[in-house]
Amino acid sequence: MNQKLAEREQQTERQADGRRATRWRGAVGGILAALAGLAVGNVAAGVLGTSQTPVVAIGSAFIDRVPPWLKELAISWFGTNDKTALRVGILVVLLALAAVGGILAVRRYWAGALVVVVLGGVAVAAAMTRADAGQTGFVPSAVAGLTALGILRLYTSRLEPLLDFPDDGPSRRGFLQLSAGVGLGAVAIGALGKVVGGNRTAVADARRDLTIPQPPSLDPPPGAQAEGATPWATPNEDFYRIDTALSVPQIMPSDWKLRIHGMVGKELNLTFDDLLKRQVVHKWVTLTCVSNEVGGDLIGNALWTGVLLKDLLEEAEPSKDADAIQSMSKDGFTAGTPLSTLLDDRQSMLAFAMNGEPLPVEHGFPVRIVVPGLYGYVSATKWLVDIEVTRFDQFEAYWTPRGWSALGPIKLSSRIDVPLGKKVTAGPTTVAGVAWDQHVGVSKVEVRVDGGPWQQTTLAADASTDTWRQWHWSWDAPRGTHILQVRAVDAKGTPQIEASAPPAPDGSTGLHTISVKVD
Ligand SMILES: Nc1nc2c(c(=O)[nH]1)N[C@H]1C(S)=C(S)[C@@H](COP(=O)(O)O)O[C@H]1N2
Ligand SMILES: [Mo]
Repeated sequence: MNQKLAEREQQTERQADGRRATRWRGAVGGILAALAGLAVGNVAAGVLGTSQTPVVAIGSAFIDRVPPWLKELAISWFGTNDKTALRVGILVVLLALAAVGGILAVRRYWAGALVVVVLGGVAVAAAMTRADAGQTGFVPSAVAGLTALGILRLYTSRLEPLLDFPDDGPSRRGFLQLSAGVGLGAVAIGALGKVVGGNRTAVADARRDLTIPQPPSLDPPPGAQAEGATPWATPNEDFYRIDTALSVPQIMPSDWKLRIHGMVGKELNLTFDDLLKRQVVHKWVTLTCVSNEVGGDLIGNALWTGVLLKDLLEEAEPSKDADAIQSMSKDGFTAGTPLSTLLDDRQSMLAFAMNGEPLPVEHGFPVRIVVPGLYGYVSATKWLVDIEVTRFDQFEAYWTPRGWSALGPIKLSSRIDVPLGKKVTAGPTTVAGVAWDQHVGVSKVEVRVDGGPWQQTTLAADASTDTWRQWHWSWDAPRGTHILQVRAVDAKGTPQIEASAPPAPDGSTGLHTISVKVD
């Protein structure tokens, strides 16, 4: 009697173990089904020539919907790696949900299938709401969902018997064979997807082969580089990158077209060759992001080459009633820029080169806008394809309904770069950095130590009002830990705002303050 009971107990225990093991197998099946679906989706995207792989579709929709504070947080946590972090995050969440779907599908296929349908549906809906997704942008996500559904069905038929007969050899082997097949298949298809996505290499090749008008010199303007300070020109590969493009738009220069239309007397249609045939200008401009925190590095200085927007717009004959342009990129990002900043003498341009090279693809290849004096979000549209001459009361650009000011003139600010993070020994020490107030100019920079009196620094030459101005100061550093602060005065005599404010809605203010340990 007792023995029988023990045997029964053992059997139920074995069955419970078997169920648990089977659920684990279900989770593996769900993950592999999702990976295979994503791989097939990527191939579909490559074949169709759309950027909308399932992960990109979800990620882009996510970026368009995040509140400003979350964007700030992402930038402060991950810096310019925020996009990689987002991709990884989406993948982890997708696979975790797929594992849940796989577990559910072991017992009830429809329950697991429902999870897949919802995930696929979210990706399809995301792709359909993206401006750059085009007619076929939803297809990769749909194909990915269907693939995952099919594979999940196969798993259910292999795993269901194992729930009641955990030791059933053929079913267990069936599971292993299926998993090996799906896993290898996903890897092979993933590799195929890389080959089919060859669009990227075509654009990279076209960029490399372009010949563009060269600036007379890439050297800093005479005297503009302060002794010991940050490099005057920010190398392209170090230039900060900020945009909403999870997958960087790929535009062949031969396919590029720009339409200037709206409230104009004469609509203009331009090709890349048309641009190159025009009068070209080279100009140093310091670009700044509104998300830059005090002391932050979302700022860079480059020698831009392009065509003056003033020339193009005057040719298009803007209406007297127009006060803005809405510029649009290939992927649907828009910026609203006051017409006055494009028609005055500041040399706002359609830029196609940066520091003597065609624009790097992440910086807007083949053509972007550069407007001295305005934050990037209201002016510096990359992958530019359309300019509408209009009025501010007729439209809202991308960031406006998301809590950022419609107008974005850059605020006067200053930064200490040296001796940040360096070993400092007591005695004469160079303190140096940059200050900027684009299109106004900087007339004075002062530093102070431990809240003491403000000390005048030496300014480097003023290359133009549209770039940062470098400064340096010689400090007789005493041993101990010290607080350094910097402040600037603009060319009109207005001092920098000392009260701290966050980037949203129209740019941060406050004094850059660093701590230096002197040995
Ligand atoms: N197409 C497109 N252009 C864009 C953006 C964008 O999200 N999409 N972001 C703008 C912002 S907020 C800034 S600060 C600048 C940054 O330009 P960079 O990445 O070349 O430094 O690009 C602007 N142009
Ligand atoms: Mo920005």
